[in-house]
Amino acid sequence: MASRRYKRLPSGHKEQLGPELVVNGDFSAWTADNPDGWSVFGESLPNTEVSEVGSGEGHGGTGTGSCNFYTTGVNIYTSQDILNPFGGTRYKIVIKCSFVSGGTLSIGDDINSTCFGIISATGIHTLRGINENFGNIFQIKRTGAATNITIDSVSVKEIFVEGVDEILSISAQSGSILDRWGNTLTPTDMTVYKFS
Ligand SMILES: [Ca+2]
Ligand SMILES: [Ca+2]
Repeated sequence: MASRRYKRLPSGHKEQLGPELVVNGDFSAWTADNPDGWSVFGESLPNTEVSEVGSGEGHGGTGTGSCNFYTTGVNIYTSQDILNPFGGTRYKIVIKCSFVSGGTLSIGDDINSTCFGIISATGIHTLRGINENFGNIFQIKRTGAATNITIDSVSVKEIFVEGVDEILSISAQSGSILDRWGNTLTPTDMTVYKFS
């Protein structure tokens, strides 16, 4: 993102988000062992499946309300058609992962399956990225090897205004420097923001 230009925003400015885009993002609703609202591709039972388990459980778990991705290596993914179909939109993704026993999940669109990031550990993962696809598919996909990962919830929201996590200010610096084109920059020209 280093090449992008951002408007200066005041300190403490909060990221502004659109509404939740994911249907059944908490995986509370299931039909025939597939999560409602999601398309499931690549199931080949018993060694490759998306199935309902409990939080913290892996494949074969008997609980409810979480989504387990299990494969011996064959491609498998779930998707929802929720992204801007023309691409180029910035999204904030929050995924709670409660179980990992090998493998990774890629979070992206169907052209760049990792444009939002990769999940390979438990915890709450906050990802930000821009969809690249000329299409609207958001997908969660196993990325390669044998995988056994459980997700408790997924949130996808469009970012309308960028947030500022931290201001990397050099305004206390005295004097000036020249940029690469020879223009004189004063410290007030050079307040640098670190964006999340
Ligand atoms: Ca299933
Ligand atoms: Ca859940």
